[in-house]
Order: sequence, then structure tokens, then C-alpha cells
Amino acid sequence: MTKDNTLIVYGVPFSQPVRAVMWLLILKRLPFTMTLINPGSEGATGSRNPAYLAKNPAGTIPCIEEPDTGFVLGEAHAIICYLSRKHGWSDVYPVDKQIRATVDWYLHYHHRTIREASIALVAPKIRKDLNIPEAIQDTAKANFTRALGALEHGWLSKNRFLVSDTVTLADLAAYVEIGQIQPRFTNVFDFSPYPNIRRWLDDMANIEGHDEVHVVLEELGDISIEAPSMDAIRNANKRALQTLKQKIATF
Ligand SMILES: N[C@@H](CCC(=O)N[C@@H](CS)C(=O)NCC(=O)O)C(=O)O
Repeated sequence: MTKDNTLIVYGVPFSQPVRAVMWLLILKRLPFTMTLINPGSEGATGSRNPAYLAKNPAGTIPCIEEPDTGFVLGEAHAIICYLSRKHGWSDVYPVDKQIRATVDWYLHYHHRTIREASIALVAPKIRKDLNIPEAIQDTAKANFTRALGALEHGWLSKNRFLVSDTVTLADLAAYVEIGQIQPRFTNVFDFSPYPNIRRWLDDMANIEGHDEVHVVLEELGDISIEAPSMDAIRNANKRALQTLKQKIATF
């Protein structure tokens, strides 16, 4: 890809599904530029601004754009599968039909289950604008913990990673949700009853790109006692963007 045709990723580093896309791109060393789009905002750089809605009518991040073709794609899992198919990244999205289908199984399963970690534990502190009712937070927490049990006693009791003994797209998608609530980051969940998950979290922290993608959480720190200020969130995103730029420059 020439410089002008560098892939554009719309989003902010704090967003979980944006992190899944960024992590894949760093792991595979595909250069990209991030265009900041603030979730939920109607302002000029907001995900609910008409200019962005024209690209992604759902008004969500992430979204990618290929400048050479003008092709635009939303939904993190559609994006990571598309990029993996396009570039032949068969290590993370194996061509074996059954293994690929199992990765897809997890990616579909994720949405109302593991993804609920954000609604239950993180968004109430970070996205005050969403005003998430307590009943919804409770349901999300129940959905999340049931799914975490499925990972603990099912998927991760059979393999080192979710689908096999090597990392796939399923692991990246799952970690951006589960990893964020660990004591080392936001510290809002107790993992002591989950030994397989703890082992997997440690393994995932050694995967290329983990540290750069999670700078935003390191900057934000523990949110278990006090919700971070808007300034702290903004600064964490800023610092994360600098790190990403430095990393991409090394590709
Ligand atoms: N299923 C979507 C979820 C994307 C999503 O929920 N993103 C959030 C930020 S983490 C967002 O854009 N929210 C828009 C809003 O709050 O209006 C995906 O995986 O891409």
C-alpha cells in the first residue's frame, strides 16, 4: 500500500472493539492512520455527526476506510475477518473450514455475552452520558459472568487459546473486553475463581502488540474507587495515539 492509500481506522484507542482492530493491524504490521471519532458525540468529530453517519449509519466505532477503493466497513468482527481474508493472515484466521467456523462461532457468541463486560463494569464509569440503568448493568453482569464460566470450563479448558493452541481473532476480540477489567488495568473484577482465564490473560499479555494497544488503559489506571475525569480519558487516548504512531513508524 502506498502512503496515500494507508488504511484509515476511525475511532479512539479507549474503545474495546477499536482495540481489537488495532491489535490485529499491529500484530500483522499493517500501517494505518487513526482518525479520531468520539463515540456518542454529535460534534464535528463525533460518531453521531452526519459526516460520520454517512460512512457508518450505525454511528459506532470502529470503522475502516480504504482510500484506494473508497471501501468502508463497520463492525469490529467484520473488519478483522475481512482484513484477515484480504491479506491471507491464516495464522489468526485459519483456512481450515472447521477451525475458521469455530473462530466465527466465538466472534458471534461474543456480542451479548463477553462484550457485556463493558456495559456492566466499565461504561458506567467512563460513559456517564449513557446513563445506564442499574437493572441493565445487573443483566449485563449476569450475562458476562455466565459467558466467562463458559470460557473457563469450556473453551479454555480444552486449548491454550480459545480455539486452538495458537492465537486467533477470537482471542483478540475476547481479550479487549476481559483484559481491560483485570487488576493491572481498571481493576473492577475478581478473577480468582477463574484459573484458566488467568492463565490465558497472562499468555495474551505476551502477544505482539498487547502493550501498545493497552497503553490507554495503563494511562487511565485503576477506576475501581473513583471514575476518571474526562480530562484523564482524553489524555489517556492522546498518549495511546502517540504510542501507536511510534509503533507504526517501525513497520
Ligand atoms: N458491535 C460493534 C460495537 C461497537 C460499539 O459499541 N462501539 C462503541 C464504542 S466502544 C460506540 O461506537 N458507541 C457509540 C455511541 O455510544 O453512540 C462493533 O463491534 O464494532
